[in-house]
Amino acid sequence: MTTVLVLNGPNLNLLGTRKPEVYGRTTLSDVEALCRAEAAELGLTVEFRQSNHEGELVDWIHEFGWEAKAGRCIGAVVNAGAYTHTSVALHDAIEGIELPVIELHISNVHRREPFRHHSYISPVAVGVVVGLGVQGYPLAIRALSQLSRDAG
Ligand code: CA2
Repeated sequence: MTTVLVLNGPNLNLLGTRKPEVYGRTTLSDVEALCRAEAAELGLTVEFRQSNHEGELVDWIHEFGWEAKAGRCIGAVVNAGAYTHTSVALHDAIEGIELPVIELHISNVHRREPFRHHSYISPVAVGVVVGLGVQGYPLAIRALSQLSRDAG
C-alpha cells in the first residue's frame, strides 16, 4: 500500500495537554486517528511520527524521500513546530531528497509573534496549510493525494 508520512516536530507531543487557547484540546494521538481515517478513504496508509530532535526529523525525511523515489510514498505533511522558523537543515533535507511536502501549522502563525512569520520550509514545500486547527492535517493528506494523482 502507498504511504503518506505525517511528521511532527518539537513539543507537538504536548498537544491537547497545555495551551488549549492556541492549539485546542485535541491530542496528537487524536490527530493520528484523524489522519488514518482520511488516508483510509483515499486508499493510503499513514506513517505518523513525532520527534523533539532535529536530526531525527532529517533522517525520517531522507527515509521517506527514498520511499517516494521507489513509488511507495506520495509525500509528507510536515508540522516542523519551532524548527520551521530556524532549521536550514530541514530545508536542505526536503530540497535535497525531493520529497513532496505540505507544510502545516495548526495556528495561524502570521497572526502571532513576528519570529513565527518566517519559514525555512515554505520555499521547499509544494503547499502550506496554516491556521485551520487540527482539521488541516486531513486536508493536507487529501491535497497530497490529489497532487500525486495529477502527477500521474
Ligand atoms: O501552529 C503550529 O502548528 C506550530 O507549528 C506549533 C509550534 C510553533 O512553534 C509554531 O510556530 C507553530 C509549537 C508546537 C508546540 O505545541 C504545543 C502544544 C501544547 C502546549 C505547548 C506546545
